[in-house]
Amino acid sequence: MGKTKNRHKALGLSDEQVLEMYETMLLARRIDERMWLLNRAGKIPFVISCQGQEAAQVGASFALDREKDYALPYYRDMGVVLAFGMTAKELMLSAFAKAEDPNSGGRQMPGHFGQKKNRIVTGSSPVTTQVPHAVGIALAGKMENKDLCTFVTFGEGSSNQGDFHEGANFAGVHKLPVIFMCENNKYAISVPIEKQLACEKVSDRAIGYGMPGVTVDGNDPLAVYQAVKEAADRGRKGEGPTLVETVSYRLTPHSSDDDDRSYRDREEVAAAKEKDSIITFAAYLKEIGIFDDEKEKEMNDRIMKIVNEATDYAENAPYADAEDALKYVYAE
Ligand SMILES: Cc1ncc(C[n+]2csc(CCOP(=O)(O)OP(=O)(O)O)c2C)c(N)n1
Ligand SMILES: [Mg+2]
Repeated sequence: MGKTKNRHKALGLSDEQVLEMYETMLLARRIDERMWLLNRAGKIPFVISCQGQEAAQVGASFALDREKDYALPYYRDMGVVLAFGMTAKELMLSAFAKAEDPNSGGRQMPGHFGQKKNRIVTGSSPVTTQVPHAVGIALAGKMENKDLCTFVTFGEGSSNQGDFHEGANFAGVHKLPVIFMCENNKYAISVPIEKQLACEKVSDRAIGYGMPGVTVDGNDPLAVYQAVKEAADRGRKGEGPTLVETVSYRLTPHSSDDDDRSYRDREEVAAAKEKDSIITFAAYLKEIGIFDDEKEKEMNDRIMKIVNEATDYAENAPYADAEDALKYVYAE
């Protein structure tokens, strides 16, 4: 028990930091839930959820140097981009495709995160294209003697793409400071994990590229924090890349355009919900005595105010001018 109690302290995290971690996870969840309501009300066109992956996303981000490191997230990474400094308002502007959306000025689908000031590198719709980009940025950092790591995420289905293998091999050969994090949520749209990989774990692939590979509980932000911290330390010491696999479960359908009842049964989803980090990490914080029902309500009220304000702001914000479609293609 004593050991359990001090889990975050043993990792060098303060009470304030783990509460902030939880608050970031909860903010991601509440924004995501609001987006589904807005979608079903016909107000926003599309949602692709972070639900079930917040612990992995936030736990990992807190282990990075968020002043120096580069994040190359994939579409579910709301927890990553919030931790790197994107705001709820900015995410809502993207969901409503408004001109002020910092990700793309409303041009890209939601989930195509990109924000220069926070070193969030924009991604493309073909999955896994962000992996070679992360490797390239790490190579540039190494050539310029910069103290930086690049952090790139992708789904387990996407770990079958050539881009993953080419990027991992190059980073392994050149010992680049890249943290490859596979967010294994057990499905690639309707395809279950057993039909995606012939090996047991995604992390088994690391050995082929000369890097360590670890699999951790993606519902446990502290386990993910520890794995990513070790990976970042290795990267900074010039020891090369690491592959971290976080195992959790996609709690929603693939996107707002998918109906998962056609390929997975409700019992399976219900069982996964019992391991939901939003519940289990709150229980940990309560167990160690730094959180209680009253503080939880305060936190939730504070977050709902942010979500409501972000929604109202984005809904009322103007769309881009039609001529803006001509911008950013050629240098001006
Ligand atoms: C190269 C490419 N092939 C197919 C698609 C269509 N697609 C979008 S998401 C997705 C599933 C990806 O699954 P996974 O990598 O496990 O990520 P998850 O959505 O489960 O987080 C597919 C096939 C795509 N965007 N790009
Ligand atoms: Mg998946």
